[in-house]
Amino acid sequence: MLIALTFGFVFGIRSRPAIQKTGILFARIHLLICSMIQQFLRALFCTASLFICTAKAANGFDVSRIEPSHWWIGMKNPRLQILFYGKDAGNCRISLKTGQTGVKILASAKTTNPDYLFAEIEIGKDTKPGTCTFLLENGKEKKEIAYLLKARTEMAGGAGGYNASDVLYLIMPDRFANGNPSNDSPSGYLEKCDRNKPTGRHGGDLQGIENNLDYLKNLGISTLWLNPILENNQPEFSYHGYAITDYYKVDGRFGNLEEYKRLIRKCHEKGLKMVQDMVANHIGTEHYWSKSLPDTGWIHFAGQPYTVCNFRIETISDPNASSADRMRMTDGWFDRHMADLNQKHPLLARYLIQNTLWWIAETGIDGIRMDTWPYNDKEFMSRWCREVLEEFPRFSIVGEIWVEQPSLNSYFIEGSKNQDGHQPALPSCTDFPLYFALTKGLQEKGNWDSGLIRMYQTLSQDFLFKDASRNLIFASNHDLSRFITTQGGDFRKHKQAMAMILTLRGVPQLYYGDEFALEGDGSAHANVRLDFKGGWAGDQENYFEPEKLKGRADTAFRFLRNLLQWRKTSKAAGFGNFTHYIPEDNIYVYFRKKENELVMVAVNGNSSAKSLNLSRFSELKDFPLTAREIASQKNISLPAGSLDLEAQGISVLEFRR
Ligand SMILES: [Ca+2]
Ligand SMILES: [Ca+2]
Repeated sequence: MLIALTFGFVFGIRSRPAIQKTGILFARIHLLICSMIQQFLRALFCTASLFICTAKAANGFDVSRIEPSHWWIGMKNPRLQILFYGKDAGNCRISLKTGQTGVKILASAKTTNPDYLFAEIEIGKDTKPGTCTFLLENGKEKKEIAYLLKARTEMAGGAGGYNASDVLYLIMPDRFANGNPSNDSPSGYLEKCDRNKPTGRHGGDLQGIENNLDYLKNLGISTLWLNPILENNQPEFSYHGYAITDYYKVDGRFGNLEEYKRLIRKCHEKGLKMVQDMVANHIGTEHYWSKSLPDTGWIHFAGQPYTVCNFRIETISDPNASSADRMRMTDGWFDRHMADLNQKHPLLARYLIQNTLWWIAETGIDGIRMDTWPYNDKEFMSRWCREVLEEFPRFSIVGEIWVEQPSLNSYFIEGSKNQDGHQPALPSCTDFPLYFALTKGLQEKGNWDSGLIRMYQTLSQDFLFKDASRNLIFASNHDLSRFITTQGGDFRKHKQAMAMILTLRGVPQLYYGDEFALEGDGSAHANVRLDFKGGWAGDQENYFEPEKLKGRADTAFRFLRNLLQWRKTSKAAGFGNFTHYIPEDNIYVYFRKKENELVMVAVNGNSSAKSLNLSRFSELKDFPLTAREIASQKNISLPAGSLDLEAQGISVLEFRR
């Protein structure tokens, strides 16, 4: 039609001089001819259109992805949204083949992209486990698609959550151990293994972690947290895992789904738990959604110039923030290769929630560490938490919130009464304020407002949290400098930090290498993401054999293992009531008390030895003045009413009655 009209218009313009020269009759004849040509072109175009339609139909349609791939009967939410993706899949009608009981298709949704079809189904209580069959048809072609519905009893075990008696150990899977060199550079992946490149892939994998579970058990940690193991098929920087390109696939360089499930099963057999790192805020730009956007508004700033996030978390809770700043925080891209998802899109929101439920049900993970929490849509994240915890009430969730003030953390935490009406549902957060207090507190000389008073002041704000003992506490992670490096390489301060992390309120989290007091300046990430020595065949040293360690690495390992193994025997260290005293002379003292157990920790922030007068501490009155000194594993008596502290030393004492 458009072509025909355009041709007619062009013809008309050209014929005007002819009208003037030859008179009206000729003009009429000309117009008649024009009209005939227009009709001919119109007919030709319609025929062509019909031909194109016929050709399209003859080509049929494809369904190359179905997400989620399968589901479970007996979920508390009986509804399920299924995404069908493939050429012209969105032009199909979907129905159920007759004879299926309990399953209903409630609705189907098409989007602006004809390659997507979303179906909303209901799985009734009377549905039997097995396969149901969907029928997709577009008038010319039909396809039957089998869809598996498993019994809830077929879910992997686990999903039991962790608590303050646990200790998390963060592993960067690409950098821990290469258990299977044959998966280092599989076909179909844009980035190949190159161990000489600090920001490249090094070949570490799930098999490498599985091979070393006994090492971890012997160290004394209880829970693994792995940086994301989902596919990151990006051309570079794919090793860290935070640019996911397939929400339903383990990265082939780490292994496959079966290997991941086996790793989790083996963890559970050994009494270890597994925390999965997830990212709802953004996807890698090589994700298939980037190439074929499921709908308008699926990704923020899609097709527009790169708009980077302002990284100002405070704009979310700031009552005075401009909406422009807040929008830039939630909608801007985290990085050029990380496209920001619009979780206000209802189909995307359901997709992300179901994806989480799928991983829990399929693998039996015990918890999730959710990346870049405040960068997500906060209302969506509250819904995400509620729906996940409704299906798996014992499951643990910790959100990464990188802020210096406890108030900015608590805004996002369940139970907080926010003046703007936002009702958060996140159970726990990464305790960055405590991390900053620890780092600065040990860097500085003690004074009215510097040194270990920072610890006291930060922990005094625990009133902001419904349960601060759920906070994840740490001295380092994959994004930070190694703790000892923040302290100018002072090994005494490293030991102070490790002992505090394992005895303060909260869930302790260690980072691989903490056990050797590794150094590394985090201003370049690669410095703190080094390969674990011994994880690769041919490595000169093997730190997986701690009995062969030498020097500081050996001392650090034995110091930490000793604390970790003791912590397993102590109820007070994890669950004890926490009481602390205002630091005097830059000595910070706190207690954990649970029933017949009392743990006393005294931290000397001075570069000289000190004698601590114990008369202030009423907690000691109910306990015998003989204590177990955890570091030396010796019993000590305190009849003189004082405790000797080494320069920059820490004493962890356990009293039992
Ligand atoms: Ca490998
Ligand atoms: Ca965002």
